[in-house]
Amino acid sequence: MTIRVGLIGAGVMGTDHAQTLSTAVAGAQLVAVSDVDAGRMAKVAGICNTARTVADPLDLIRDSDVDAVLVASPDRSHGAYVTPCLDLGKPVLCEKPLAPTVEECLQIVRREHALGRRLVTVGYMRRFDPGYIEMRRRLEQGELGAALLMHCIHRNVAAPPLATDSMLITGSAVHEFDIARFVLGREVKRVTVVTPRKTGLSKMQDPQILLLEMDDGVVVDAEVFVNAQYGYDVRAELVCEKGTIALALPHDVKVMHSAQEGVALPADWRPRFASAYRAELQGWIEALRTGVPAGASAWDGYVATAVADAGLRSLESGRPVEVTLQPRPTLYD
Ligand code: ISE
Repeated sequence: MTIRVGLIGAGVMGTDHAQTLSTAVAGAQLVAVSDVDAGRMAKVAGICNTARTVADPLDLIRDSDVDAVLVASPDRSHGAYVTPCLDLGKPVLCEKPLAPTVEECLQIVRREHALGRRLVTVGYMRRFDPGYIEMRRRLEQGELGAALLMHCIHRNVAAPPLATDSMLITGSAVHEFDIARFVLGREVKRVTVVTPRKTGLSKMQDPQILLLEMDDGVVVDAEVFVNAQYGYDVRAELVCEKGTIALALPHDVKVMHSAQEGVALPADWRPRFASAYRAELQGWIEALRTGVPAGASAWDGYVATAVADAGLRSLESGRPVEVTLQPRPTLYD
């Protein structure tokens, strides 16, 4: 059975997902694309010649020829598309964040819990990256002993022109929140945002250090620097009692030339996490066929936004802020 996918949002990530779905994912077909920009919508629909354009995203969701919906529209609109999918019982893969506010995320969680089945997947694609998966597996295996610390680095070349201090947390650091929970299998208890000297190349408070205290005492420090200029650079090292485990830099070749040794760095997250995006989409399609959910749930989406919310309050006050979570509904056990 082929799953017919409708895509909402034909920007950077919508285009990337359309390409991946059409060229590298088995058992799926892109059948419809919706975007506010008609030119962009037509271009992305053209990636796959079976796809139609649908001006109104709500019509796309209602379309009986669309089996599942992929939401890659601007962050603030995510909830407005995920909720109607739930109302119609349609599976939806929503780009991160699930929604910008904790309350909106909770409404989605409650709605899904009331339906009694998992229909929402959130696009925290790092959960499909082989390096992070191996890190979690080795920790679970126990040979390294207990985890003590996790050091994370998240650097982008340049933030979009209108990016704000808050977006560094809600758009970038959220990946660190989600992956720390995924690797360590624990919840974040407290967040402190430290603000070092700012780069002169942007108006933002950039970089920021996010200190996460996990509920078992592990401390995660995440440097997020979104105007780092030199390349897209994501690193992580887990420090355990008997050893450490770090992500290896993903590159194919190392060049030695003119008395220097070097590797190419990706310009942004798409090439760096290409295999993770492919595995995420393939995992989603498999999950729809088998009924066994894969990837981040609506609950995980809610928790990442709740941690981000605590981070925003810490950024404002300069003080540690507790993360308070609602009781987890049984649907997500
Ligand atoms: C972007 O929206 C992403 O999701 C990328 O994975 C992240 O690295 C980047 O910082 C965000 O702006």
